Order: sequence, then C-alpha cells, then structure tokens
Amino acid sequence: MRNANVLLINPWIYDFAAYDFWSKPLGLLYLAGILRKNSVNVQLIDCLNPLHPGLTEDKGIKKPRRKSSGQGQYPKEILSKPEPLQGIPRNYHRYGIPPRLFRQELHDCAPPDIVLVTSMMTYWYPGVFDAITVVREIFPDVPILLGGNYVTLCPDHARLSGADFILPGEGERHLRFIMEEVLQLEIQYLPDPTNLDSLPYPAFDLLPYKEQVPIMTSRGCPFRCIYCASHLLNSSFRRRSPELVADEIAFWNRQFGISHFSFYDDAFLMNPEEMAIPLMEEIIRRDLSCQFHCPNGLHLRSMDEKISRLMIRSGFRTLRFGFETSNSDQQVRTGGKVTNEHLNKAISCLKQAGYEPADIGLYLLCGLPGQSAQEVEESIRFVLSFGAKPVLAEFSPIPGTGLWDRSVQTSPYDLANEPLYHNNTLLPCRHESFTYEDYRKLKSLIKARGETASAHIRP
Ligand code: B12
Ligand code: SF4
Repeated sequence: MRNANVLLINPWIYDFAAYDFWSKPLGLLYLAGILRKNSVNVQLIDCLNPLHPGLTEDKGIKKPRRKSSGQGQYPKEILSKPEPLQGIPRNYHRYGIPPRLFRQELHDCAPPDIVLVTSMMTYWYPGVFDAITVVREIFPDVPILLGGNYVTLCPDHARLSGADFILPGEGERHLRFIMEEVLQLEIQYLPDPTNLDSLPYPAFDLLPYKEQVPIMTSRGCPFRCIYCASHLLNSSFRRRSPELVADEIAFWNRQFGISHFSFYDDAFLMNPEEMAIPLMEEIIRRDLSCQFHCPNGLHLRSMDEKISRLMIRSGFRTLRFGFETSNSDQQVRTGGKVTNEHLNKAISCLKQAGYEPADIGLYLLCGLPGQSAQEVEESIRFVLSFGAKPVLAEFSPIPGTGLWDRSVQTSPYDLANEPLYHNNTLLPCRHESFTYEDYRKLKSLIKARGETASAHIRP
C-alpha cells in the first residue's frame, strides 16, 4: 500500500489581543495520532510557534516573552483591520510567524497528498482564510480540508474559506471519509467515538515547542449554560479511564521531560469520584512531580476538603473556576451550574488545604445581553471579599447557544452575518447600562485591588 503524506496546519490568530494561555491545537493533533495508526505520514506547521528559529531574522518582530510553565506572548505584527472592524480604535495583529516563514516551511515539507487546517474562535477566521490562500498558492492541486470550532459553529460562513471540504463537528467522525474518499486508502484503524479510551495519544511529538502539553480527560459537559457552546461541539459527555490518563501524563513526562500540563476539559471536576479523585490519587501514588494548570474554568460545585487536599498534593498550580456572577437570579437563568454557597465552601476548603486566596482565579462573565455594570461590579466585590482573584471573561456570543437570539437583538453589530463581531474585545452586546467606560472602570477596580493586595504582601 502506498504511504500518504498529510500536512496539518495550525493557522494564525488575527485579533486585537491574544496571549498563549497554554494553547495548543489539541484536536488537530488527536487526528494526527489516528492518521498515524493508519500508516499515514503526518507533518505539522504551527503558524503560532513563538520559538521559530527564523524569528530572529525578522527585525520588525519583537521576541515574545515566555514563561517556563509554557505560557507567554506570541510573535505579532500589526495588520490593517478588515472592513467590518475599521471603526474600532485599537491595533489589529497577526499573531504567529511571518508569512515569509510560513511559505518557507511549506516549501521545505514533503509534498502533501492532503492538507488539514484547524480553526478555533469563530472571529479568528481571517487568519484561517489567509493560511488557506498561501497553501493554495504553493500546492494548487492538493485538497484542503477545514475543520474545528469555527467550522462547527459557522458552517455556512466557512464555505467562503477557499477550502475544498468543510468538515464540521468532531473530526474522528470524518476519518473514514478522509481515508477512503479523499486519500483513497483502506482504513486500518477507526476509533469508536463513544469510547475515548480507543483514541491514540495526540501526536505532541510534532509540536515544535513542548514546554507544556494539554490533557483532556473528557469531552463535553452535562450542563447546558445558555452562553456556552460545549453541547454543540461535542455530541455527549464522555470520559476516559483515569488510569489511562495517568499513563498518558507519565508517558509525556518520561518521553519528552514535559512537566507542565494544562487541562482542557469542560467538566473535569464533575462527579469527582469518576475522574478527578482517582486520577489525582494515581498521580500522587506514581510520584509524577508535575505541575497542572486549569486555564479553562473548573466547576466550583464539586469542591470539598478531600479534592482540595488532593489538588495541592498532586501539583495543581493554576486554578481558574467558572463562577460567572454572584447574582443568584442570573446564576439560575443562565444554567444553574453554581451558587454563592459553592464559592464560599470552595474557597474555605482550598485555603485549608494550603492555597493562597490570591492563587484562586474566578472567571466573571461580563457583557452578557441585558447585564448591568452594577451586577459585574457586585460580583467583583464578592470575589474580592474572599481575597480571591476576579478574572473578567468578556462575553463572546456563539451561534446556536441559548443566548444567541437575545445577543443578536441586543447587539449594535450584525452578529448573524459577520463572525468578526463575535470578538469579545468588542463587548459585542454592550448597551446603555454597560458601556466601554463601565468596562474600563471595572478593570481599574480589579487592578487597584490587586495592587493593594500585593502591596500588603511586600515585606
Ligand atoms: C481549552 C479552551 C480554551 C483555552 C485555549 C485553547 C487553545 N487551543 O488555544 C483558553 C482557556 C486559553 C481559552 C480561552 C478563550 N476561550 Co476557549 N475554549 C477552550 C475549549 C474548552 C476547548 C478547545 C479544545 O481544545 N478542545 C479539544 C479539542 C480535542 O477539540 P477541537 O480542537 O475543537 O478539535 C476537534 C474538532 O473541532 C475537530 N477538528 C479540529 N480541527 C480539525 C481539522 C479538520 C480538518 C477536521 C476534519 C476536524 C477538526 O476534531 C477535533 C477532535 O474531535 C473550548 C470549548 C470546547 N469544548 O471546545 C472553548 C471555546 C473555544 N473558547 C471560547 C471562548 C469564548 C474563549 C475566550 C474568548 C474566553 C474569554 N471570554 O476570555 C478566550 C479567548 C482566548 C484568546 N483570545 O486568546 C468559546 C468560543 C467562542 C467563539 N466565538 O468562537 C468556546 C467554544 C467555549 C464556549 N464559550 O462555548 N479557551
Ligand atoms: S458548566 Fe461550563 S462547560 Fe458546562 S455548559 Fe456550563 S459553561 Fe459550558
């Protein structure tokens, strides 16, 4: 049987702001792992590589500052704004390597039979389209397949991308089509999408920089919060076996010396006896000595003394919880995942276990349709009253979610026809009781309290 070559592309981010908060193209690398099991050769070009050796030759690009835990800045260049964003008084950037280096990588790679491109935020599509244009220029006859979150959430818009195939939803479900119809190869290995243990490890070895890698112990979430797309992106809530997750962490640690891991789960702490507790016990038993980061919000409702103790002992360092608001009506209206009592209990257990309150980050949604600035301010003050850290999460409206229709009605922008307007930086659903000025004041409130807190710790 002939050996096929598949080229994977993690495209640029085009945005006003972007920070590498332990980001990696996990979905694409899962697909790479499965393709390999089908004896296909895979290569990756990561347009976001902040450590690309060619970057030093570009005088216009500032060397991005990175932290040893695997987060940090991306290289960036100012771009002219796309027409719909012309009126926004902020610089717009291309985050990632310059197009010159991308072209060079494309010329240097083994000629591909097909190219798989991923996508993430809906409003990042211009970086995806530009990457596809460059690939097309260099490999005019090679089929380009586009998948990922943007494609799943805005499939009609994605048809404008220039890709030959638009493949929404979980990529594993398209594997037979990719192997048999596009590559015209016999399929040798097809994972069972209902059983996550049947997936091979993501092909992290392809990453040009491996300061940290993400771990996903589950897909989906049993909740249905009205601002969240989890149920649109994943067919159901499914979990791996905790021992196999521990095996994976041990594997990357042993094989590549990776000691920082970020959890991407939507519901890692849900029913903790099924995953979080046995996994953390296993990490401690095997003495893995790694550090774990949770940039995506964890559930507060599951927190108790036992979990808090296990978290600190097993190496959970960056804690971010999805609190969203302290307003009880809003908590119920948006899905009922959390109450103020859950926060109260969680903070006291975490403190008892040895976490500093300032280590505990609480995401607070801001800019929901109809939400007042006062509600957000009260939520900030509520979180600060525990000494914990409020982290504003500016609302990004997502097609198909419970809040979508209301978002379209509230927004001053044409959300329904232009995904660029989903950008959270625009505060797309702002209104007279929640203006930019209100937002700036809320940011200053957090900053001022943060500085007061650090001034207290100074000797
Ligand atoms: C982890 C995560 C993050 C991480 C970073 C992840 C990263 N890779 O960069 C962090 C915490 C930093 C983050 C931040 C934010 N995020 Co986020 N994030 C996620 C999350 C939970 C998981 C993404 C993921 O990696 N999934 C796992 C992999 C396995 O899935 P995947 O990549 O989608 O790939 C699968 C398919 O898409 C497909 N596929 C992928 N590529 C390809 C290619 C081909 C060819 C094919 C066939 C298939 C295919 O197959 C894969 C396997 O099944 C999603 C929600 C979700 N459940 O997906 C939200 C999500 C993407 N984030 C969202 C939001 C709103 C944000 C923030 C704006 C939050 C805020 N207000 O601050 C910020 C913005 C970040 C920024 N400006 O830099 C929204 C999207 C909004 C939008 N308009 O698009 C989501 C959907 C959550 C939600 N609210 O519903 N995020
Ligand atoms: S609990 Fe979190 S992941 Fe689940 S639906 Fe709500 S916001 Fe989404």
